[in-house]
Amino acid sequence: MTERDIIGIFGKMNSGKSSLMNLLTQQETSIVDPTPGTTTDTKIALAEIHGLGPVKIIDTAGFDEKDLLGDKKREKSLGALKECDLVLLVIDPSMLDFETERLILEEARRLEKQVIAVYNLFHNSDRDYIPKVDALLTLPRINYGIVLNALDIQYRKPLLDAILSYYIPRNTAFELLPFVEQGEFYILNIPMDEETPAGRFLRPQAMAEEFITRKWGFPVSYRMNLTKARSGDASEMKRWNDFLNSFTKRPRAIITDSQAIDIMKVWAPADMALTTFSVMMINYMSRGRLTDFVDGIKILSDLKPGDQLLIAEACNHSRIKEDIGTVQIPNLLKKFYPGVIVNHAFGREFVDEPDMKRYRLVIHCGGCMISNQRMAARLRDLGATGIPITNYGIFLSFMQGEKTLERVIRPWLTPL
Ligand SMILES: Nc1nc2c(ncn2[C@@H]2O[C@H](COP(=O)(O)OP(=O)(O)O)[C@@H](O)[C@H]2O)c(=O)[nH]1
Ligand code: SF4
Ligand SMILES: [Mg+2]
Repeated sequence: MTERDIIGIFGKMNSGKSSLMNLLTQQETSIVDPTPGTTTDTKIALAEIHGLGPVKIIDTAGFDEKDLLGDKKREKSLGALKECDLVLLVIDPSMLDFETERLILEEARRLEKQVIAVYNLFHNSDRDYIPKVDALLTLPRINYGIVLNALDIQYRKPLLDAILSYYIPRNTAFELLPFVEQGEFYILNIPMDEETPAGRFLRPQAMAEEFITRKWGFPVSYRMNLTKARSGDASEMKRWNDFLNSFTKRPRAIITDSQAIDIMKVWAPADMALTTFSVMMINYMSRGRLTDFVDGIKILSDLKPGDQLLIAEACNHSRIKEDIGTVQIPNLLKKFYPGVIVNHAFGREFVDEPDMKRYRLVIHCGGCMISNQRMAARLRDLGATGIPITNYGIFLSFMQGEKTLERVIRPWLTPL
């Protein structure tokens, strides 16, 4: 069976949902009528969107229908909201209140859906009402908007383009380490201490090992003794150099635990690419939006005492004494940005509007324990609120100087 992306069309009755369905499918799949409540049930169309593939489009009844069947219809519409991957929220900006839209947006956000707002203009002058709508729906839940007239076929292409450029399809295949090549060696630098749990690698380490192996490359792990390396113990450097010299073919890249970046920036030979597991993870989890996280770090140069930062960690792992999120990063912040206030969010908890607005920056972990959808939802919320985000690996690399940051990002931007 074909896996279809599901697009749901939601909004008030008579906002133009069925017209939008017809615009998308270019045929009369939905009954369009000015009598409110014509779409008595959800209507489904199967279509093929060029560049996206097979989709299922669901046209729903208005969330605001108040007739006897209203509740039933609303239940159906809610079911469609749960089921769909992309929400097209049709808004007639000339309306006076937007409670229905707010309800849909809140539910869509709770369900971590991608949302495109479709401002459907019944009259050209309705465009003037859009700023008012945006002001009334201040929540960071509309991630992208398009203005059109659902009855005008010329808007079909802009609508499809909007979907293609904004929407991240459910089955996007995404390369964990796009630079890995068959027959090449890759070093995984994994410092372990007494507190590192035995019996398994951490998820990012295991993922990297698996990916390189699957691609017919050769992952080779090295256990760095960080304490010795940091203390300048010559035996540790010798062990590292002996390890490097044991290859008859030079490894292409080193993927290091971010905690060892202070050592690796010096020890990694210039002919080998260098990056971190954390940078790899955030690129993967955000589906390639690494540069957003690099941009986020720029805010550091502008921090003032009293500014609030959020350190967000997507799981509740047991804390070791040198824990990155609760010890190392806060200590660095204290040292280099005195007076800055650090808050934490762990596991499933994350900030909501209006709380989010008080943060100047969010520093996020690699996010390996949450789904791509949840990570994407967090990024969308922050993006819509204009709060910059960066991540552990980028932060720790930046603390070693801009050159180091540039180096760990390079493998993702230019081919090795
Ligand atoms: N002028 C104009 N009329 C529209 C537009 N979109 C929908 N309509 C009309 O508004 C009425 C309700 O549209 P419909 O698509 O059934 O709304 P639904 O209840 O949200 O499905 C119909 O008579 C449509 O022809 C638009 O963009 N411009
Ligand atoms: S979810 Fe975040 S904190 Fe937890 S193991 Fe993954 S990267 Fe580390
Ligand atoms: Mg309808």
